[in-house]
Amino acid sequence: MNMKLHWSPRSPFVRKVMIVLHETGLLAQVDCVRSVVAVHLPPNAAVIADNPLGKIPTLVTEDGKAVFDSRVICEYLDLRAGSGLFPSDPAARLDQLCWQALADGVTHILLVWRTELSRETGPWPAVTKGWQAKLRAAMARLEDEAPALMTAPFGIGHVAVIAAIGQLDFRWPDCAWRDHFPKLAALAAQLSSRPSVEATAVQDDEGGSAGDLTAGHLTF
Ligand SMILES: N[C@@H](CCC(=O)N[C@@H](CS)C(=O)NCC(=O)O)C(=O)O
Repeated sequence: MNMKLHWSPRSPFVRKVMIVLHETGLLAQVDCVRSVVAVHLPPNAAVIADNPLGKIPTLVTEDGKAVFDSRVICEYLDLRAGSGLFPSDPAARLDQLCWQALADGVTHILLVWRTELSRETGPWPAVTKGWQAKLRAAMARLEDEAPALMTAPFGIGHVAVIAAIGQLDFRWPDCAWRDHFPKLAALAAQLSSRPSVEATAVQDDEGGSAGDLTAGHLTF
């Protein structure tokens, strides 16, 4: 029996798990189940049955144990395969975990911002202004960290950075972040040819909704 992954080709947090599945060689041991979730939609009963928080990714192991969130799943898969995406050396591990926290934070803001944009009464400007400032600061920090990311062995920090940047390119294709963060752009270009990154490129499988909320809301 295979593991089961509540999955979407559009989810950046699921993408982290998919990259790790490719890197660890465990992909063939997982059945991906397309699970539609959104914070403003009624919870998906099939996801809730495995994860009371109703979020994806959620992994169910061969023993029926439900594992979430993406950080826990990625660490579990890495440990299981012994692939070293979470280094055992304390300093190298801390670097990777801090990069993951920073990039996951960017991804989180991008997701909740998009939800806010779809609110019927319009977004709350005080909130979106704060997110704009935090995104600028977080992208600037990633730019500072890009040289270290360039030289470090591929790890969970790189995985999270790819997921964040993928979400930015998918939902805000006009924000021109590469013009402002050239070292991060070079890192993204370097990582883009990695097989696990190419194989997990974001797919808009339901089509149509990516362009409508993008223009003018996010600038660097
Ligand atoms: N901290 C979680 C975040 C997961 C998350 O927010 N996933 C989104 C899809 S990308 C989701 O499930 N949204 C639906 C909801 O929050 O109800 C992780 O790292 O897995």
